[in-house]
Amino acid sequence: MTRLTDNDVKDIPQKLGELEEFLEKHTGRSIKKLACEAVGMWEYAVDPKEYTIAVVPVTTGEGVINGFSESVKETCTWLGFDAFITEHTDIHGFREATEKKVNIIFMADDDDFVAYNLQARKCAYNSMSTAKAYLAALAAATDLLVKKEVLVVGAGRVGSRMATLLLAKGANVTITDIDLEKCKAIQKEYPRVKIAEDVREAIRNHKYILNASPAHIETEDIQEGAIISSPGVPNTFDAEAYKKALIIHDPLVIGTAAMAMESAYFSYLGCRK
Ligand code: 2YJ
Repeated sequence: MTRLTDNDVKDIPQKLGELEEFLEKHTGRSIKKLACEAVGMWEYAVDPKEYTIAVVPVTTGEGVINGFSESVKETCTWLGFDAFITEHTDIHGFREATEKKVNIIFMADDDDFVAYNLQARKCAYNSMSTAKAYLAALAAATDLLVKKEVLVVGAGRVGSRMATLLLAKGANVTITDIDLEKCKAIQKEYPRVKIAEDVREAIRNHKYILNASPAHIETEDIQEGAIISSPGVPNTFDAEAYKKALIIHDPLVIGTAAMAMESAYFSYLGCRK
């Protein structure tokens, strides 16, 4: 999983309104509605005001990303949760959150990003929530995905989840990755998934694309009127690409929103593992 940078997250809190407007315009859904739809819950099933969320900065690995915790906190606040960043980091921060009797704890290191619901004793995982949310965005922007030819670029954690979720939506799924072995592993488990060996040709041949890869997509390969739902970072689409296609991208908010809503929903469902 690609690690975010300070630059990726620097303007997120200021741009939440812009993202909300963009999603409303192109998917007909707010960030919250899209997040709920992604994780299969009704928007009003939980009242975010009833949940306190702690975001614990994590210093292990490559350390804290400036603005990361703030962006997660602001995303949760935007959804209506009572959210704060713990004063302490790491285990000490976790302890602080439990002592303050929060409902949900967000923590991310270089490989993983989870929202742990203390009451339900269950985690929402960023890779799964991101896959679901970008798929929901694509489905909303394209009306329905049934029988549509959809390309998944990138056969990593998010891409493979997207492929299986797309099958469940009735789409015809093709997956492509510079590492063909990863595609083959997915196809072995889900034989309905087709493999495209040439990444660029596959992009040229598809109008509907879920991009879960850090690799650059050449603007000349993008079809006029294409719809590209793209959680992949870094986001290297240029202005021309944005003119040709509807590109749905943000580095953190959409996935985080789906994690927060799903995590609260665990309490509503009364999950206790
Ligand atoms: O607490 C911090 O500031 C850091 N430990 C955050 C680390 C952020 N982690 C990543 O960027 C991972 N690759 C997972 C992010 C998933 C976003 N889609």
